[in-house]
Amino acid sequence: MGSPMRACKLAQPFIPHAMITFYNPHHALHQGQFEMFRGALVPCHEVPARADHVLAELQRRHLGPVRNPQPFAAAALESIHSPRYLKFLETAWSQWVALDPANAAHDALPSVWPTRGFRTDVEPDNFAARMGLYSFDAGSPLTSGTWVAARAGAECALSAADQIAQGARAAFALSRPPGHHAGADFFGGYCFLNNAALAAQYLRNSGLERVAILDVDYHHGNGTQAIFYDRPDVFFASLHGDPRTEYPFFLGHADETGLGAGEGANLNLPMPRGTAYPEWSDALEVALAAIGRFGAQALVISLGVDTFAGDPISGFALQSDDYLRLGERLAAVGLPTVLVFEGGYAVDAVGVNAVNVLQAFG
Ligand code: Q9C
Ligand code: ZN
Repeated sequence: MGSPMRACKLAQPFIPHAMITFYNPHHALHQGQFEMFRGALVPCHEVPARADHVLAELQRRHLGPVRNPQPFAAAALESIHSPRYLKFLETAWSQWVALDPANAAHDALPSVWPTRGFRTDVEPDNFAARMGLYSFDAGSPLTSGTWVAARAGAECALSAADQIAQGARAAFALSRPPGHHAGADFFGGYCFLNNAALAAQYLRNSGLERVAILDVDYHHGNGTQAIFYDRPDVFFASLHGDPRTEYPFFLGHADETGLGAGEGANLNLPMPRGTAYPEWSDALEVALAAIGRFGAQALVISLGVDTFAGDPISGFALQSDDYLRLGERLAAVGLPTVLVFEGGYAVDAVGVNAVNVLQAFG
């Protein structure tokens, strides 16, 4: 084989141990039109261009190989999600169109939910009722391509975890729709399958005893927290906007520390709107110290960059250069790391911000 000298003359430089990216080739099949906001349908913030920009910036900086995900059997998804929820997601679009062929022209959004005192053990026959049973907001349209896109995205996260299981230092799952708001049996917050949770569980199944998930998206990762809340083997730490004022509102407070055997394995660090990197990075140190005490053998990062000052739906004040510092700090933890793309809605900056983390990680 050629020497490194020779390799350096190639257009794509030879980078030893370069981070592998698994890119979802089907992400654009999920293309919601509108989300409900203050009583009106407004254009979706979670758009295909987000992932396109991250891919373009990765390629512009030659940051390692980009591959398609491997296929995984249904059992991999069932390690986190309930079979009846997966069946619902897989068949939802055809059921939606079966209600009325005209439905094919627009997305499905829920409008009725089982709140306190209602039953969730009986799956209704009515489609609108099933939409509500399996969701928690009206901001996450389900489209013709949602299932195929979300499943391929989950396969990106599983493929990245598989790289770590085989000894890689780091791998990146570049996909949308995002995942951290999705629970074992519900969608919401633009999320359908919990990619970070699937990666963490894959690492557990491959023999690692203790895995930590660090969620740096602006929004609390309610789905991930709920999935692991009573478990001592997966530590969940989240830095996010205070749920008293910020989405998803009903979870993410500092007093949520885990349940039963999982007591002590959940850490929420809510912060006020306007928080900038100096204070944000203090919270990052608190989370990393806790992950160290937990004795994690691998790290999964829910990498949302909606903490950016220019994000249209979020309230923190991180600057693009701050993502370089974040990447350096995460690399200094020294653990095998799966990075999973989550939020970030300043579309023109999302590529630079996410790839700054990856480049500084090394
Ligand atoms: N009009 C993620 O970042 N809607 N999800 C907020 C904005 C929900 C964000 C209202 C935001 C969900 C993965
Ligand atoms: Zn977010």
